[in-house]
Amino acid sequence: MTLAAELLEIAARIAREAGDLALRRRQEGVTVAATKSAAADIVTAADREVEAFVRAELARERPGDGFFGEESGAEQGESGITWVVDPIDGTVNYAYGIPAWAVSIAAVAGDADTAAWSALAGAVYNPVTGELFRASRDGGAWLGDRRLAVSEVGEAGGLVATGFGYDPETHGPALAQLSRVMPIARDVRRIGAASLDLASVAAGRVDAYYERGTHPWDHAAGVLLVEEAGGRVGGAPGGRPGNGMVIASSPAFFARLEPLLDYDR
Ligand code: LIP
Repeated sequence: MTLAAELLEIAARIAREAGDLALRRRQEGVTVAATKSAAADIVTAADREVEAFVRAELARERPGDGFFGEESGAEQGESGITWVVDPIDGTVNYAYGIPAWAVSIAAVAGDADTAAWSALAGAVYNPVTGELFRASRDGGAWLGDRRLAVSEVGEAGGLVATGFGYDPETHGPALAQLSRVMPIARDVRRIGAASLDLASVAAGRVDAYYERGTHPWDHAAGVLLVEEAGGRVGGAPGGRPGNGMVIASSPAFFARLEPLLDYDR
């Protein structure tokens, strides 16, 4: 078995167990533990508990690896592998009871730096639907036993998913950006969890996704899903996906979408 396949097995098992834990906590009732970057940017008690669970399981399985999680920060390892974890991506959906949230776990070669790392394995698990999206480098992207492939866009235009950051000051520019995209869009979706947006691109459920201001743990696993499904992923012009921008779609639609996204506002 390749290292990437081994890492994927670990990611998939832990994502399932972590997601089922989060789902049990959801059924017991959600408590908002704190706010982060803005009043709308919440963290629940479950986010913290689930991240602690994932971190402990990874430390048991792969003690020399590094860790980079949404709730508990970064810790460098010695093996050259770092785990990038969002315990509950789509926390606002989770808090409201909208069934679109996921555990996202990626294993990357390199330290906790999106500009330098290379993702080897990624698992995105939606415990409400029971869907586990998984990908390993050069091993394809999969949902159950179905190999995933991005969609090609027809003359009706692309079904485009996007998101809006928590900072209210970014909303005006984000809406202006969306208005520039509309001429090539058949419609727009705002699912509310970047990892599921990217998994949806990989599965051909939406034709494209773009968003400014996401964090590495939101997109690390999803970016690999799209790449392994034959898609193209990018960030600011010519760059890698990162906090500034994530764009994902088929290569042909990427070439139409990217010039419409203005990176400086
Ligand atoms: C959220 C995303 C959402 C995005 C938010 C945020 P969280 O992650 O997945 O789609 O628009 O900015 O990053 O905070 O729920 O883990």
